[in-house]
Formats: sequence, structure tokens, C-alpha cells
Amino acid sequence: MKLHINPDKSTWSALLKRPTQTIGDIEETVKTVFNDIKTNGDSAVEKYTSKFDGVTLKNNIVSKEEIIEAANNVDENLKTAIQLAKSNIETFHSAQKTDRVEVETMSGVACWQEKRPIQKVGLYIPGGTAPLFSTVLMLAVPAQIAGCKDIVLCSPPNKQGKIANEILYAAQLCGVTKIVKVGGIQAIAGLTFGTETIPQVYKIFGPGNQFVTVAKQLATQFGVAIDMPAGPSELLVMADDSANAAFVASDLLSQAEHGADSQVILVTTSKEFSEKVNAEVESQLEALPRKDMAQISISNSKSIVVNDFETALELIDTYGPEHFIVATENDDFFVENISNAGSVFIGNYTPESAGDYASGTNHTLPTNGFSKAYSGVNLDSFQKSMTFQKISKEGIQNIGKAIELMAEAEGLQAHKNAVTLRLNDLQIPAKAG
Ligand code: HSO
Ligand code: ZN
Repeated sequence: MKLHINPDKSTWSALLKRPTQTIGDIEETVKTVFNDIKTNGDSAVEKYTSKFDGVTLKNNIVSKEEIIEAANNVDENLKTAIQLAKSNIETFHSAQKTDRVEVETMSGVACWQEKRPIQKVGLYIPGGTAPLFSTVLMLAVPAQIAGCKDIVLCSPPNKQGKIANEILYAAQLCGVTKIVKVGGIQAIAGLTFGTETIPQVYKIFGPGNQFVTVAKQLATQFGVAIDMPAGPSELLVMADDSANAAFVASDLLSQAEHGADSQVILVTTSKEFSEKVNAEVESQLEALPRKDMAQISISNSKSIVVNDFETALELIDTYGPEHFIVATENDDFFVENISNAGSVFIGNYTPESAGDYASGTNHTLPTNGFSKAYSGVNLDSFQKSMTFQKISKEGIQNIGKAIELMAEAEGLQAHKNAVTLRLNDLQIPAKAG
């Protein structure tokens, strides 16, 4: 990790720049696939699945038998672990339910706000060599708690035409209603337009490579909502001499192993501590199966030494990390004052892995500085707030005159009439104000 000591504020934005993403000509490919699937449905989906995933599928819907077989092939201890994680995620997300908000703004004018589930949601789970089935829990559990009716999961098939057993097991455990073997752009296009086999949905969730990310963005142009713009994983650790250098190094590596484009940053008030962490990173890295990937992301990562906690806080808020670990002698200072972070992990015994898998918080979080304005996935992501109002005869008399005056001033006579007719019906002159 490259060491930067007391960098001048004028250099922060260059220092904190994320590794560049090359969107380039991806957009053209995405548009072509979208058009094709919009016009030709499943036959186009089949074509792209054989082109991009190298397998031709006549039927891409996962059957009940396949799910049972997959569940039989998941190790019993792993099933218990998945159930524990599911239970914690359920507990935390159920607690996010809110009561309806109801007020009478004036006598006879009742207004209330209530959450209603998004009826149809699509969950995208990437494939690859190590499919991250934990993401199934993070998306399907809140979808089920929110009460979404159609929960469609799409994941690319491997060369044998299969989805990983763990993904299928987790999906059935968490109430997914339909599983389709389809990945990449074709999955997102299918969920956007609907095909004979892929149901159309109102909102698409989940991580993915650059093609999936661009496809999700294009989906929004067709009226489909998405969870958030996704990017490579990030972790920023704030630590001082009171932290454990080996623990910190293990946390940094845990994110670095996600991919060569992951970004990890250490901010510390102690140069000596940063050197200890560096040595630990080098030695722990050696034993990692994903060493090659982690090494690239570590070589792009930074260790930043600052003079005091105030400067550290400002720097962290400027970066807005996806994950923020704080292990210092005064964690409260950071916890109370941090403005921009997707998820915060506090103290020496709170590894980021806990939130990735099992503590209960969600691991689908804003990257690329989006934590400045976006929330991570939570129960609200699967619901909408709807407002209601009911006005009594007394109520319309109380607000009628104000509406009439405002409508008239805006030149909207029909708006005014909608009130006037009612007031006339009551045959009582409206009160002013
Ligand atoms: N850290 C990743 C999520 C994940 N980690 C899944 C392990 N499995 C992005 O928050
Ligand atoms: Zn992770």
C-alpha cells in the first residue's frame, strides 16, 4: 500500500480517486441486446445465453426438482450457517417496519402516509467461479418481509446449464417465487420488458459486472427502478495505535480479494501503525487463494497518515466509503460525526465480514462516493410510501377558499371549480383564509 503522509487538502481529490471504470463501447452492446430482447423475447435471450455463457438452454426456468436436488447437495453445516444469517437479517430488517404516519392538518382534513410493497421485483445474482450466494439473503429476505408478491431471481447458468446449489438453496429458503437461468445484459433486459419466461418487474436489485451496471442504468429509461448505481467494493479503515494491525490487515484484504478493481484505504494517525499494517498485509497476502487479485487491488490502495482525528474525519467524508471500519481510542467521535459512509463497523472485534454475511445489516451498499446521497439496501428499498387523504364537509370548508384563490392565481379554472362545486353543494359560504 502506498504511503501518504499528511497530504495537503488540495491533493485529496486526486488521492481519493476511485480506479477508473471503462464504460466505453459497453453502451452500444447493451442497447443492441435490449432492442433484440424487446422485439424477439425468449429466442433472443437464448441466443445471448449461448453467446455469452457458452450454453444453449431450451428451458431456463429452474424446476422444483432442481431446487430439491440443489438443497440436498449443500453441506448441512453450511445450511445451518445460512439459516443463522437469514434469521439475523430477518430480525434487523423486520425491525425497520414503520407505523403509518397520520395527522389532521386542519379540522376535517386527514392526511396519512403508508408503506406498500413494490409488487414485482427482480434480484440479480452474478455467477462466476465463486458465486456470492450471501447476496440472495440480502435481497430476498427484505423483499419477503416487505411483502413483494413476485420475487424473481436471475442468475447466469454455468457451462453445464446450472446455477450454484447454494444460490438455489438460499433462494427457496427466502421465498423467491421464480428462478431463471439468465445472466448479464439479457437478464436485465428480460426483467425490463418481460419475455415469455422472464416476468417483467418494477425494480431491479443486485450487483454485477460493468455490462450489468450499464444495463441497469438503461432499464431506468424504460421506467424500471434500480437499487443504486453499483461499482467495485470499497473499504476504508480508520485506526490508531490502539487497534490491532493484524486485524486491520485482514479486513483490508477481505475487501481486496473481491476483485482487482476493489479499493481499500487505511487512514491512521500513526506512521508506525501504518507500517505494521503494511507488513501484516504482505504476510497474510501470501496465504490467500485469491492472492493475485488481492495483490493488484492492494497495489492500487493507499495508506494515509494524518495529524488528528478531525482531519481524518474530513478526509473520510470527502471519500464517502462503502464500508467504514473504525478502531481507535475514541470511536465515538467518528460514529457521532461521520456523514458519508454506506455501513459503519465499530471497534476491534467488528470485521466487515460480519456485515457481509451474518450480523443482520445489508451488504448491498453504495460505492463510488454514492454514500453521500444514497442509502444501502434496506426494507424501504422494497416498498413505496403512499399518501392518502380524506376531507370531510367541514374540512373542505376550512381549506376551500385557499385552494380556490391559489388555483385562480395559477390560471387553473378547472382546479378552482372542483372546489367551488363542492362548496356550493354545501350551500354555506366558504370561510376566508
Ligand atoms: N463485501 C461485498 C459483499 C460480499 N462479501 C458478499 C462477501 N460476500 C460488498 O458489500
Ligand atoms: Zn465482501
